Amino acid sequence: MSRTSLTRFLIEEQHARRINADLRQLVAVVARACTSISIAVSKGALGGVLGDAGTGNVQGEAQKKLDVISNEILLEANAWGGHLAACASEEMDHSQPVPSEYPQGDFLLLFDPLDGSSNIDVNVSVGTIFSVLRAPPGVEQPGDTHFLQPGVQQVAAGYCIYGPSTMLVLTVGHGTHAFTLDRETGEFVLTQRGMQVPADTREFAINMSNQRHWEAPMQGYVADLLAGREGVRGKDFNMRWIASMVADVHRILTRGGIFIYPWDRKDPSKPGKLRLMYEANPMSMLVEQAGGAATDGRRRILDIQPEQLHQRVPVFLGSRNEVAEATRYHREHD
Ligand code: AHM
Ligand code: MG
Repeated sequence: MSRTSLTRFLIEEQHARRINADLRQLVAVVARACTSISIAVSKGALGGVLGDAGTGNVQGEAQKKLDVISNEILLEANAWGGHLAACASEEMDHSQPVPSEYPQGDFLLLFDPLDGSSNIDVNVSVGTIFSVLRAPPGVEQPGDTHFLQPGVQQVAAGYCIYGPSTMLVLTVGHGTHAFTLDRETGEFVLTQRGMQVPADTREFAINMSNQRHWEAPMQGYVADLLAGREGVRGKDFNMRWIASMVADVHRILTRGGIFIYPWDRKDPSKPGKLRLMYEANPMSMLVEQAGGAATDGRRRILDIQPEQLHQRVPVFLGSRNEVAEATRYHREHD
């Protein structure tokens, strides 16, 4: 059976005029960087890469050594190719323009270099999430403000999951496709074209330990899920929470479900835990391109106009009928 490599897939997308040569190169470079991160992650204790880096990021979170290593791998890989104008990352206070000695490209790349990194030391799946926007025309050195575009303007989005196998899940706006890393050849191979999230589900993913901090419509929605077939929903629900968004979203893209990280009262200054621009937006594009839906409980996530690079947002994403149901509880409450 002939295999479709990521390289071939991207060239075919270019021939079909769905991406241009620069975007093809950008995605290929990100995939290569993810292969390097995958190697570093899989070495575990043998690579001396586990544990804290002893530094903090702009969100006040302790950085793991692998957070820092993954960030550097992505920055270095993307610096010199000529396809990029600037990068922004969960691990950097501000965006970083491509160094002036290198050719400047048309795209802006945002990433969470190693999402779910609290799971690294316990050998549970983690991942890299990325989002690609166009640099506004005529801007020589794009800064943070040029990244503040709603998610509908993403030209590509994806994640790489470092699990039992390493997989890249990608959209360039024409479906969501999964590639598996062949560790012997170092090549990503297309293993699922056109992923589809089932419209209905009996599985939800949420950190229940925050329940007492949720607002009223969340309390009502989850109480009805837990009531099971005896309640108004009339069916039993199962629960899963990996605490690695990439792994939870990968499960939902594979077999359906709803992933929720709602607003809570723990820290009222933060509207949710997850970041809009490099977590919620790329995941929402991937899920929508697979027939699912994503809201912040009230609005479609991809329509939100960002105001800050590291802005946070509540997230409800996955099976579209279940996301509509959770959103209905919030809208009817307002
Ligand atoms: P991170 O980017 O610092 O790793 O945080 C994001 C992660 C998500 O992957 C995951 O869904 C969530 O945090 C888990 O949060 P919690 O530990 O509150 O359950
Ligand atoms: Mg993250």
